[in-house]
Amino acid sequence: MDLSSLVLCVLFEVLAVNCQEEAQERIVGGYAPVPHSIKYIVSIQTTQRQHLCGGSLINKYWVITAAHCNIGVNKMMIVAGDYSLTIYEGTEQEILPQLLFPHPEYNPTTTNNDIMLVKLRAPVYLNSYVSIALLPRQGASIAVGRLCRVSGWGYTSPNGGQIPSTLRTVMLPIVSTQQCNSSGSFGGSITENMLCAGFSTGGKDACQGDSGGPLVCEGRVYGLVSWGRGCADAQFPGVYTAVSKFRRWIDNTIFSYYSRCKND
Ligand code: 4AZ
Repeated sequence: MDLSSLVLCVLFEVLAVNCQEEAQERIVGGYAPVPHSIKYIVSIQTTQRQHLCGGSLINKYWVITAAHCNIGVNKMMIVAGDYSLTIYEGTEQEILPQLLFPHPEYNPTTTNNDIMLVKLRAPVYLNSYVSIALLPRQGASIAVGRLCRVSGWGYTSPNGGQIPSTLRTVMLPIVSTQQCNSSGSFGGSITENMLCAGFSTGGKDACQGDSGGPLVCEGRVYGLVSWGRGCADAQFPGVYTAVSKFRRWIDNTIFSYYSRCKND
């Protein structure tokens, strides 16, 4: 890009016109999707509107995210239908959570079982900006090498820096657990409840702020952004919660919520 188009781009960015075609470096190594084409993603924010994590709508009343995104029910707000976090687009729906269900065996030290369900106080309205994500069946596996899409408002550079204002997305291949657990990589820290995804050359990855957000393969949320070692490093793929290992827990948790004693 020459200097005049860079100046123009910065100018347009200031005017809130997107210049993403010229400056593609968010999620890490990703790009901006068509606005509102990823309708199941939500931004999990503080009640002060600071973005913290991603999540996915699995029905009108429930969001799935990572357990490490648990900041407490009274500090959390869910925003559906968002694209730019800084511009009011009129498509956003802000909903407060009613109850949080972090996995009872979530281990913050090992990050095993990094999954949480959020019950919303009011239903989201499903429309052309907001829809539901499908989940894999219990025990379903996804083939090594399969390309999956991860999206979020997280850091666009491995060194951190700024949270992008607009949603970013990138396609990544599934890496085998054997490869991911090898001595040159995570050396045994990857449990059967985790999935790895990334290119052996690095460069594309989820990063801080993408946590809890969806890794979608074959139209289903197979992974939740969970952890890693830095971002986009060739040696270290991103690590995701393997959602298919928790499908029974998800269904049981939701079912138990509705069948619990209503007068308590
Ligand atoms: C994080 O800190 C984080 N590269 C999320 C994803 C990855 C690394 C760190 C994967 O939330």
